[in-house]
Amino acid sequence: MSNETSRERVLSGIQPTHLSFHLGNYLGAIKQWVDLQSSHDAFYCVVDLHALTIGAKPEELRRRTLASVAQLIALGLDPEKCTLFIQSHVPAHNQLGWVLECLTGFGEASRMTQFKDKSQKAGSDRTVVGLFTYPILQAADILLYQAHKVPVGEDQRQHIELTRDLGQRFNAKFGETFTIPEGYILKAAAKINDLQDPTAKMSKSSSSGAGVIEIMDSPEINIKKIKSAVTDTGREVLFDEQAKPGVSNLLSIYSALTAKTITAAQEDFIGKGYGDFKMTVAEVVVEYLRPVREKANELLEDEAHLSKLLKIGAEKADAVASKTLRDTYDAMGLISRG
Ligand code: ATP
Ligand code: LTN
Repeated sequence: MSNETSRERVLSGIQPTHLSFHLGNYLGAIKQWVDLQSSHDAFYCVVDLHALTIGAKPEELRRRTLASVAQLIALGLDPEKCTLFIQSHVPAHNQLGWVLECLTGFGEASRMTQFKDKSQKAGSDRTVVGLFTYPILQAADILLYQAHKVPVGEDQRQHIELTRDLGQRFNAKFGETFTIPEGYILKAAAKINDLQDPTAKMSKSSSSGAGVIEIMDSPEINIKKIKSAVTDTGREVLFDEQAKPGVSNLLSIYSALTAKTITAAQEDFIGKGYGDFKMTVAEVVVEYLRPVREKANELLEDEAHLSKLLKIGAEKADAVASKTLRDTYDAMGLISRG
């Protein structure tokens, strides 16, 4: 194993909001996590505290959290190569969150577009304060680990900017304490769209689910969804996001899962019709996901083993986070318990 100190650190988190991740989550975010664990000192957490903002039932949250961990491992995260943990296992997240709340302007937090969108949809009486402070807890997640890079999708850019602002503000006011992180937002990281509405991103919260490929769904369900994907007028399988968003989306999925360029992917379908094309994409998707689903289910059958892995992850994370928290408290004048 290479020397920890010589490697740049990355940190990212994902919410356990469902029993299954979808292909957009994998190709847009988790696949980058897997790639980075070999070259970086990587910390990844399932952010169960963030997920409290959606108000799931306790048993649901429990199952979703374990299912998320199992899928992350099945998709390629290796607890020996990265630090994989559950956010609530490391109390410093909430503790630094409070410190950062005391440095964040009310107006500044009010400008977060994700909060504005979500709270507008729900109405102010049904919006919890936790949704308002959500990006500040996220900043704590990142700053605690002195992360250099944060691999996320485009939608998280503003939260990373806030994290940088808060880190810089703290350092300027109380002395150098935090590494200022950069977003790691890959253009090439496919933005996967909904199979039924290929101009909108694949997302469970904003669609019926018919156009969402879930990692944990059976091959039969996923084949059916891909076969009924919306294609475009014409007959040729060409990548043209404006004129052919449906075909282009399927080509993106195919190229990402086969590691072929878009051009090479297109060449595979010269002279073939949409029917053949969709069948081939469906086969590639289900064969890619089959071992993932099996591995995740196997892991879920042995909760004791999962707990053991999570305990090791939490201990490694806690060692780093507690040190940063102590330094933060010291810098601000909070007296050490001794
Ligand atoms: P939901 O399905 O509940 O709307 P979501 O699909 O937007 O949620 P998040 O939990 O918000 O998922 O996102 C987890 C990660 O997956 C983020 O880094 C996000 O950028 C990425 N992501 C989500 N959907 C897509 C997509 N369709 N294409 C690429 N990346 C995505
Ligand atoms: N808000 C993020 C999830 C998230 C996160 C983080 C991502 C919580 N804490 C820290 C990166 C780093 C999302 O919804 N995708």
